[in-house]
Amino acid sequence: MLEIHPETDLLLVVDVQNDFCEGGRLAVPGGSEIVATVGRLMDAFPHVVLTQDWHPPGHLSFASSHPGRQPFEQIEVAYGPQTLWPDHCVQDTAGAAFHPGLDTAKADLVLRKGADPALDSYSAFVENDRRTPTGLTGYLREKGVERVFLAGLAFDYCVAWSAEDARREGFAAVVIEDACRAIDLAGSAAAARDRLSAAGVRLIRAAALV
Ligand code: VGL
Ligand code: ZN
Repeated sequence: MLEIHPETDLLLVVDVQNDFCEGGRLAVPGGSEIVATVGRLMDAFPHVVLTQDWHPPGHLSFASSHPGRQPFEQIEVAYGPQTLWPDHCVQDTAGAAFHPGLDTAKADLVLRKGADPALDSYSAFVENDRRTPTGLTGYLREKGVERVFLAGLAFDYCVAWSAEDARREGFAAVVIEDACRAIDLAGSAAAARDRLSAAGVRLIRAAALV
């Protein structure tokens, strides 16, 4: 078992939203299967932050904003390559709401990301231009957090980018792999696992904690 340090450990629950679950606009296979495990983890951690993908209509990451383009194609934008997605997590829609099984009352903070119409944000720490901070690093530092445990959707995008950035920002990072599900676009899940190992991110199973 892994011991949770109440003062310095934090659980970051990434994008457990209806659009990433079955029936949603960008459904991650098995997405809703993690909700029960995430709930047990949220009970075990005294400090929890939730992220919420939160795009305005017409967001640059939507294929529908680029005539002739299809979801899952990659294009070049001002800050580099950007994968195009189906419209998803549009602000104030049911798809952007948290999965109804998630007990959001337990969260200390809900961090919204991806709200700039011309900039996507997979990571909870730094947006996809790799320069614009979300403010999470400052929040965690002020709170004395040293180690971030991650769960949520999708393993190979927002969870992996957040875990890598947590390391970059000087935190220890641990991904609870069975509390995540992957989109797995062209081998992206295996590639993410390799990148995480290279970055010093530990991969564990929920049974090691709860
Ligand atoms: C995500 C693609 C687009 C995620 C968010 O939460 O992993 N993926 N927006
Ligand atoms: Zn998004």
